[in-house]
Amino acid sequence: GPAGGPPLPAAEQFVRLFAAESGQGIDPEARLREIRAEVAAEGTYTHTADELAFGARVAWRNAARCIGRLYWRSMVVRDLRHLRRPDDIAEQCFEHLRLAANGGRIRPVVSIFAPDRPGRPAPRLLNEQLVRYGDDPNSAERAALARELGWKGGEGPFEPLPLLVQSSPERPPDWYELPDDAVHEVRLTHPTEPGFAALGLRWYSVPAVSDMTLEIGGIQYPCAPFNGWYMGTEIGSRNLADRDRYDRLRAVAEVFGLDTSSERTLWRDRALVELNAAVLHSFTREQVTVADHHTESQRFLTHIEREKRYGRGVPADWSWIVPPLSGGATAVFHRYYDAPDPQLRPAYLRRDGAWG
Ligand code: HEM
Ligand code: NRG
Repeated sequence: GPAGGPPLPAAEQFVRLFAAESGQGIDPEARLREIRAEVAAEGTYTHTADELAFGARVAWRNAARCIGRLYWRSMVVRDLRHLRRPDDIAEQCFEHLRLAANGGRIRPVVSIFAPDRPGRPAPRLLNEQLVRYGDDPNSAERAALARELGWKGGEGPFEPLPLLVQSSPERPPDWYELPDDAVHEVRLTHPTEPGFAALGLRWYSVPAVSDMTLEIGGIQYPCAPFNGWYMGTEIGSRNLADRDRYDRLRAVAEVFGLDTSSERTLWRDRALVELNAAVLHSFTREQVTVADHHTESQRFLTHIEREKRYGRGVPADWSWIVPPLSGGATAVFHRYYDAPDPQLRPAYLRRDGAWG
């Protein structure tokens, strides 16, 4: 394709996929003539609203690391391609969080802002997720950047970082404190151990990944935050447990009076189970959607069967699909999967930094 424009083969492949799957009797050749003309004149082309929604959903379907793909058809797609001012992006990211939280009945949502154009990269969110905490070791760099920009928070535990929106690599990012009504959180208590609450642990209810680029038909949407709901193990086995994250296993073990004198008492394993039980119990008590890893594993196998009936394979990355608790006791452990294809599109792509 022309310098910086969309490679036409990628557009062709996407338009043919959409025509084949949409069931709307679309003539791909007619649409491709339009696209070629638009690319020749403008250096890029514009997806129809239907193409955009289909592409964003199929990109989820293609996410080899995601166990939650059974509901890929039902994701809400917000077409915000007309927005590129940081103020508007921030406002709509907050609205995304409210729509997704939906009073606790979490809905999968993606918000798609302006795409890159030849010679004109689109704004980026510098945050890893729309909600992340300033004292999470994972977010140390972003917290430092926010403070450099003038953010005063981040002294206490579990304070949400501001949203960082950068409209071009040459300009400093703009930052926006998250409004209280956009961040819903769950305080963690345990179903049988009253002392657990004193640990002061909590987590936010909507995981909204904001540092991946959505690529559809050769067009890059670098600002396209998406969310589903949590699987409890993401919080209980990783965010609060990993040594390079909140590292709370020893504190949990103390609450339960576990014998930590030897690895062979399996105190870490017991603490993990109790922490995970607390996550599922607390979200359920507050009527916030959360999945347990056994149920989500079963759903994923259902997804594979359903896709097979449509003649499609399901690329999957075993080491990401198998949950980080009781792996062998879940249904997804005991088999292999179709190998992920890094060329598969549409896709949510990891990138190397905001502008890489
Ligand atoms: C990864 C669950 C919705 C795209 C993951 C992971 C889990 C998960 C457990 C692994 C995360 C990790 O180990 O850090 C779920 C559940 C959902 C859901 C329970 C509920 C509906 C979605 C949606 C999208 C999506 C709506 C996109 C539209 C992805 C992608 C990854 C991923 C791209 C890989 C992220 C990375 O490389 O860091 N998901 N997911 N998921 N999911 Fe989902
Ligand atoms: N492990 C990360 C979130 C990664 C994506 N997980 C989801 N995605 N559930 C964490 O914050 O723990 N989603 O779109 O629902």
